[in-house]
Formats: sequence, C-alpha cells, structure tokens
Amino acid sequence: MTASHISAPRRFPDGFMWGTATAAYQIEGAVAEDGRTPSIWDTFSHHSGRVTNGDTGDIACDHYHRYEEDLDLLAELGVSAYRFSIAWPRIRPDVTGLANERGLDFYKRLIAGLHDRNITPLPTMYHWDLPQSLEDVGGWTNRDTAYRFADYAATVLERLDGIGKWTTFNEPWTSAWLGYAYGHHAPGREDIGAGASATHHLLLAHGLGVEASRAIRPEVEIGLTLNLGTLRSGTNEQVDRDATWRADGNQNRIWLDPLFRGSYPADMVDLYSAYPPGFSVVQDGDMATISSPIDFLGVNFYGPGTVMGEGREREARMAGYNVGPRPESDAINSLGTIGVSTPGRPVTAMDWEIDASGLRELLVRIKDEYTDIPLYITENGAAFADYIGTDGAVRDPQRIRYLDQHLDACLGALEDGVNLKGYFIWSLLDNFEWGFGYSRRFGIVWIDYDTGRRIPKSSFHWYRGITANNELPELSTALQARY
Ligand code: IFM
Repeated sequence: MTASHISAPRRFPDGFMWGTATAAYQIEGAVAEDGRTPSIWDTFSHHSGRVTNGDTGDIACDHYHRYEEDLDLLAELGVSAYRFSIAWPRIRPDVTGLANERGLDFYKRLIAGLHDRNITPLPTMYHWDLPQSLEDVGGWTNRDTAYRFADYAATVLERLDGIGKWTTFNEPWTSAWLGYAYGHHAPGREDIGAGASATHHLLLAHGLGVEASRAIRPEVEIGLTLNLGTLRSGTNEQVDRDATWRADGNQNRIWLDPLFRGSYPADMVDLYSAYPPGFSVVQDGDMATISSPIDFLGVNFYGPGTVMGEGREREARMAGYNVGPRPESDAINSLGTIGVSTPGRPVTAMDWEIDASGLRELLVRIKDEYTDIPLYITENGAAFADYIGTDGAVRDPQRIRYLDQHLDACLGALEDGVNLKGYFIWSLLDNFEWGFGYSRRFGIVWIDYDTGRRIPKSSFHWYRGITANNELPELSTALQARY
C-alpha cells in the first residue's frame, strides 16, 4: 500500500507527540530495594530456566539509580513525551496493605524530573510485573486480581500528581497468551483455558481502572495499549482465510470488540468454550465495565504476520513460504493455524518480518472498523545485532531504515485520515527483552551491562533531528539501497 518515501522531507502535524518507551522490569533493576517485593518476572527469570542465558532483571539498566542520567538523555533527544511503567510490586508490595511510600517516591522523582525537562510523562500502570503474592492465588485467572488491580490503580491515581494521560495496561494479549496459555512468559503456565480467562480478567481490570480514573481524576485522559496485528492469509484458499480470521480473533477482535462494541466475538467465545473455563468467567455487568469509553488507544506494532491453516505445511512450502518454528505456531493447539514467512524478506534480530505497510493497514482498519479516538503508536522499533565500533560509536543504520519506513507508514495513515497523535520508539535503552534476556537490543541507546555506561547510537542522533524539526528527512539513497 505504501512505497517508501524517496523525495522531500515530509512534515507531521503540529503538536505531534514524539517519545520513547520503556518498562519497569526491563530497565529498573533494584528489585529488592525500598520495599519492592517479587513479581512474577523475578520468579520466572530466576527459576523457570526459560530465559536466555539465565538473565534476570535484578540489575537491568540500573535505571532506578541512574534515572537522572536517563532523563538527561531524553532531554538531549528532544522528545516531548516519555512512556514508562510503574512497578505494582513497588507500590502495593503487600497487596492487602498500605501503599509503599518509598516506591511512590521513586516515581514522584521521575515525574518531577520529566516536568523539569518539559517532557510529558505517559505512565502505564501494568507492564507485566504482577506481584508474585497475587500469582500465588491464581494471578490473572482469578477474578479477584482485577479488583486488586483497581485498588492499585486508585493508589497511583491518588498519589501521583502531574499526569495528564494514564495507560492502564500494556499488551494484555502478551500477559494472557504468552503468560498463561503458551508458557513463554511469566508465570509460565500452559493452559489455553487459562489464557481465555486471563484475557477477560485483564480486560475487566482495565475497565475497573478506567472507572477509578473517572472517579478520582476526572480531568485526566485514560487509555490502554494493545499489540494488534496485521495478519494476512498465506493463500486465497478458504481454509487459510478461515485460519487467518481465527488468528485475527485471538490477537485483535478479542480485545477490540469488547472495548469498542461491548461484546466478545461469538466465534472466539465458541472456540474457547472447549477449553474450560474459557469465557464462562464473564459475569453480568462486566462488558459494560470493559467498554467504558476511553480517551485514546495505544498501538504497539513491530511487523505483520502471514497465517495458514493447521496441517497446511506442504501447501505453504509449495506456495514458497518458510514454515516455523515461530512462536505463533503455539497457537496451533487452539486456533488451528500455522505461521509462515516469506524467504528473503528482511527480518529483525527477533526474526520478525519487516514490512511497514502492515502498520498503515492496521491503523486504517482501527479507524474504519472500531474507533476514531486519538491513536498513539506507543511502541515501534527493532532489535538488531548492534556493536561498538573501533571508534567507540554504535552505528545502527538498519534501525534507522526500519524506523524511517514505519514513520513513513504513519504519514500514510495520517493522509488516510487516521487520528494519529504521537509515536514512541521502543526503546530508549537496550534492556531486558523478557524470554530473550539481554541477547536482543532494541535501544536507541546502547547499554554496557558490565558498567552501566550509556552510548547513544546513530539512530538516537537521527531521531533527534526528527523531534526537532517535526518532519521525516530524506534518507540517503545509499542507506535506502542497502537496507
Ligand atoms: O520489549 C517488549 C515490550 O516490553 C512490549 N512490547 C514488545 C517489546 C519487544 O518485544
């Protein structure tokens, strides 16, 4: 749909929000300081054996101690906003008890530091670090966790000033499905029915968070972030189109329908009724809570996916695709799908296909089918095998090319009438990439994990030009030709 731009620089609308994003467990470290208690990610990284190299977030980027330095980097970058998450186990370490003042103080200092530098804070209440004490009683498969989230949300809403926009959840899909159904993420459960019930309880918690926000801070805007996908059928055969629709149900419609239409898609309720408890956990009144109007939607996008029907490996190969092993193939158990990829298409170090047209297509679909509220790209970025050159610099032209293509897709979506208000690069810093530990680098700032030293990469300097001029510059033809 979109050819990459090759001519003049192209401007973004005035007031477009430029930012970068991080998350607490991925950067903070200091896991046992100032009253923080373990989260499911502490447990998972220390004990599951499922994180590359046995890495943990114990120290990570040591942001908890070096946040002033990171704030200075943000100021140098010239961003107008910074998206970060608040660690629930720092704020309500004993989930039945009082708020932890020392945990709150850290975020008060961070928020004040952002305001001092004229940067808008965009905090997320939950980016996957559930207190372990809640997982011990069922985690997101237990309805009560949604009410405990509402208590925690009320605490941060009441106690943290200076926030104009709050996000309840980051990527509830990942929490529910990678965490409870496929076992790649904490808490590492492998139970499709648990994935479905976690989906509902996460959405319920979101809705309760919205209600808390309206009651406590009616002046603030509240939204959530979803990792939605552009899923394309590998062939035109009905069997593959049906499979793609099911995959779309799990990744997109199961979230967008309840939020914007007040009900789960019937085909998904049906499908998961074979996996108890599935959606039988829904109670009267829940859908009204979940569909409480929100003020904006965050969208995380990395790349599109191609889907075919279960058992269609031979046909996939005949059609010229590569077949798995990809994480998506885990969905085969419940969705009857396989993920395929196109040989020769550029991929990132995560093995994710690079094709920015999927972003434009996704944004237009949200507008056409669901909502016209403001959208923010709350995450977009890429991991590559970066390294420090002999001159001490980190050059990452592939990342620049990736970001350029996706910003061009944003411009295309704006032309298509999408109400897009901002863009956040994932991520400011190299950090703990969940099951991949420190083996994948997404940052526009290099982290030396031995010393904590930060080195802005060439993408950092390139992005600084964009935040300063509010326009996408022409890339050198050499760089365009090479990547
Ligand atoms: O690192 C993650 C982030 O925490 C959530 N969205 C995807 C990123 C890259 O995998």
